[in-house]
Amino acid sequence: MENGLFENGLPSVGATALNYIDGKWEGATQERWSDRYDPADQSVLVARSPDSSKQDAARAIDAASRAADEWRTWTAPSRARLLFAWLHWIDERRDEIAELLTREEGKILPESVGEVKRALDILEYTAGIGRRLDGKVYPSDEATVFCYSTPQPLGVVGLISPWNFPVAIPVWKIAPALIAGNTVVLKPSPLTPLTATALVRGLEEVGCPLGVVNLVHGDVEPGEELVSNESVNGISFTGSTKVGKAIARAASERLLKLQLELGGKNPQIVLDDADLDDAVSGVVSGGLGSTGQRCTATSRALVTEKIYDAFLDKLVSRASAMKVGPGIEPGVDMGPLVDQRALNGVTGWLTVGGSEGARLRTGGSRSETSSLAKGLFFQPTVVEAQQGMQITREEIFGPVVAVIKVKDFEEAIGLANSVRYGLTSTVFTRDIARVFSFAERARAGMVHVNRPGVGGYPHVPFGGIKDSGYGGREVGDEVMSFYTETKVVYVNFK
Ligand code: UN1
Repeated sequence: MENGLFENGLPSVGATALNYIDGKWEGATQERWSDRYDPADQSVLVARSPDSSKQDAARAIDAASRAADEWRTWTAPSRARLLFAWLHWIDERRDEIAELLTREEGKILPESVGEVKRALDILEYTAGIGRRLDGKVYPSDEATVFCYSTPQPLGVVGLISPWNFPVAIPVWKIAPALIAGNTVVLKPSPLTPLTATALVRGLEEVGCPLGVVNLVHGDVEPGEELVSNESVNGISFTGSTKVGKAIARAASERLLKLQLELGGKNPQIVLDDADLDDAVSGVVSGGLGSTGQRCTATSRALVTEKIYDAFLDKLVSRASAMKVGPGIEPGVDMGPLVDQRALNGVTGWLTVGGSEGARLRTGGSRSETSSLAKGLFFQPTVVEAQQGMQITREEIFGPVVAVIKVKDFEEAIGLANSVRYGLTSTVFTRDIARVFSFAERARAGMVHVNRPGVGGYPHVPFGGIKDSGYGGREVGDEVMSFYTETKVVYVNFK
């Protein structure tokens, strides 16, 4: 029962997404559905998806468990061939997938194109691990004993992915899970069901064996089932710190292996000697790109007093000149917020900021010109604040940058590190000593120097410390430590 979902190859805007369990496309058993409206025009239904129950998730987990024994017998290079086929499948449809992403999530088309490219690069790197998934030989303590280690799959992994990178993040979780020999239940955000459906359709079309990858749409219920069901051996989750901590509490009951990629309140320090235009561009792309809706968003600029006014003037003029509009239209710099809840959240934080004494320099409210009134558009916003105010400590997840005046490098680094998050930290300076001092002292998983504090290479680990991450890095050469377990073997050949 595919209901014409793939009539044109990929799901089209307005389609009803389905679950994919044990190789069959189907609705939720209780026939509950969730509706997703276009963030750029709330009168348009872009997707409907199953609002699955715990039972639906449990059936998907059973299917993944049944498929696990056979799948782990595939050699790693043969699993890699499946991933390369998936890569080609996505590559052939990259423009259509990017367009679907923009219509469903809202980000501007060039950002969607970039995201699909990033997914392909990560897939290329990860598929290549199929020929490098090696263990280790250890020196022996006994003349006739051979001792080695070999990476083993966990079994069934539950992958819970967010709406803000609905192509790249499912790919960067599914690919290493499969290359390691795990079977998968993917639960994407209910805000982006169609992109997830397209990706899983690709795996089906390139011959992924039944039950190896299952897709369950929905919200809290299927997520809870993934965490509590004894047949799931690992969870990789990207989302808020609050939900991540709830998952960690529940998972600790049964010592479930976890990888959590959570929030951020990422600083960019700008020192006296920085190239000011580059530093402003860093905040514009890091803080306002993707409408500020990324865990890595640069939401604080810590700027030394000597250049503070010049920096602020440039930032305000760049931000206020940005063209806000539907992501699908050419020439637009920033798309809408993802949903009404996000819009309420951003508005609420700005009210809090105002009551704390933060000074609004540009933006600050919804864009409601007649052509934008139907969408969830918000103006690019810059506020002057003091470190310590709530808006400089809590994640806003919208296009809001707080600019904070600092005396010098020492004060900047102290304030940069003063929040509970530790995802990315950035500095703009030409002073080589400060570059390395910053790289050493920044309490963050990812440090950027003289470049925006977002993004990352496909072969480099991605993730944070403190409240930003838990349980090992995603992407790059460290990702396999989550998706595999080390087994050591002692062979006596006397
Ligand atoms: C990026 O910095 O380009 O959820 C990606 C997030 C991150 C991905 C950010 N996991 O925003």
